[in-house]
Amino acid sequence: MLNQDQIQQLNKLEENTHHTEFKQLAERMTSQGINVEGVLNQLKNFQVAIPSWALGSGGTRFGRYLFGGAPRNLFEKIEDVGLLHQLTANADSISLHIPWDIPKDITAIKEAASAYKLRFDAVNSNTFQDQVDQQYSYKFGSLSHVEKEVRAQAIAHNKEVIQLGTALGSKSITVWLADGSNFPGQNNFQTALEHTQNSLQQITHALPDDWKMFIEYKPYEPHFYSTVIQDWGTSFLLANACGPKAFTLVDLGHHLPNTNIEQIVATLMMQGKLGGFHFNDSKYGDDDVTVGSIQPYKLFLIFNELVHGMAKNTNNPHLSWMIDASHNTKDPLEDLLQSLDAILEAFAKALLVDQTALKQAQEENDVVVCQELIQNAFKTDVRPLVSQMRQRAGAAIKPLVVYRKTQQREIRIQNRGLDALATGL
Ligand code: PSV
Ligand code: MN
Repeated sequence: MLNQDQIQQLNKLEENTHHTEFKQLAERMTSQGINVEGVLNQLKNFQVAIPSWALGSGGTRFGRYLFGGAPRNLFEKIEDVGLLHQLTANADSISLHIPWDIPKDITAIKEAASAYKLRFDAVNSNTFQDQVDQQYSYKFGSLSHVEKEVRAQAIAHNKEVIQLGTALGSKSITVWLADGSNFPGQNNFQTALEHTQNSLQQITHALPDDWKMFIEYKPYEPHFYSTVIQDWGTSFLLANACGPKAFTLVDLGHHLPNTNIEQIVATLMMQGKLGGFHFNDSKYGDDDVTVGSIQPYKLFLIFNELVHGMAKNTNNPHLSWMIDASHNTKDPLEDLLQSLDAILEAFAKALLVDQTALKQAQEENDVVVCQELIQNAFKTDVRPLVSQMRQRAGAAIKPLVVYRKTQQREIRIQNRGLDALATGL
């Protein structure tokens, strides 16, 4: 664990500049009638889960380059997420993908996590790859498969994941299905959807009372002609068929170009069926690059709907936030720190939108004022707010700077080796 004194010493070097910048911003916010303490509180409470499968280098189907010092087991993954949380105060949980990670010694794993003040967020099932000891193949589908035995095997896997998650203290399962087809005529769409609905209903029955199931959608990949759960509408339909414990999960990279994701968010929140988010960014497809690195304005507009929706639709559950990214050319931990910054900044900017004035301008059809209100918030440099929250929480004013100055990657390379490999993407 990083020594807390090291963070404080490095914070000292940033303190003066930070203080001046924060004071200026806080005064401006106060003069605009914004409750600065309220915003800081909301930022502090915004906790993002880190996927256990994205702590090493991701690579693409064309190759993978190693960074060195990747976590070799779940304990080292917990160490890495612990570091992210220590530096940012915004990463209080870890999301497991099973069987990429199979928690064996549950007591020891729980102890390790709580030493870093971490909890376990949603567990993820995997029926998109065949495992060595598996009886039936998922080559032609899992929960939607034409054969009952294959569907039963996939359902049983999901139930096992729920059991493991329960032992760890998780409260939700995310189901992402790769099921689909590569050629017209290969699948009967209605049959595939009916099978999927039926399988998901069976999984829902295995959920403990306080659990939720998130149904993730994706338009294409790994299949290129059709995907059974291709869009939010299909996920929403299935979530409704599965009842009150089932929700739709939005992964930002799972949309066709130019889709209005913020509108999807608003619709799902109005229906009380938005369950969670996988954050990442993209230019073309499911690129899984650093959050906010390509389209930060889009991210902000999504947060604007989330802020409005969370205040208005109290029927919505507590939303589950996770980063689902892959790191090909950056140190994974640095990449995750950048993603956490981008998420917090987009949220902070959305909290600055004057919702009352916006509502009035909308009612008066004053399009220009509507745009001004939205963009004034977006153009505000909110980094001092995020830093202020972190400093108060005992975290780093500048997480990335502390990460580099304390040589975290070098330490990991020394301890784990240059060729260490992490399970996952
Ligand atoms: C699929 O592309 C996805 O977004 C799902 O969430 C998977 O579980 C995850 O990526 C990891 O491959
Ligand atoms: Mn995802």
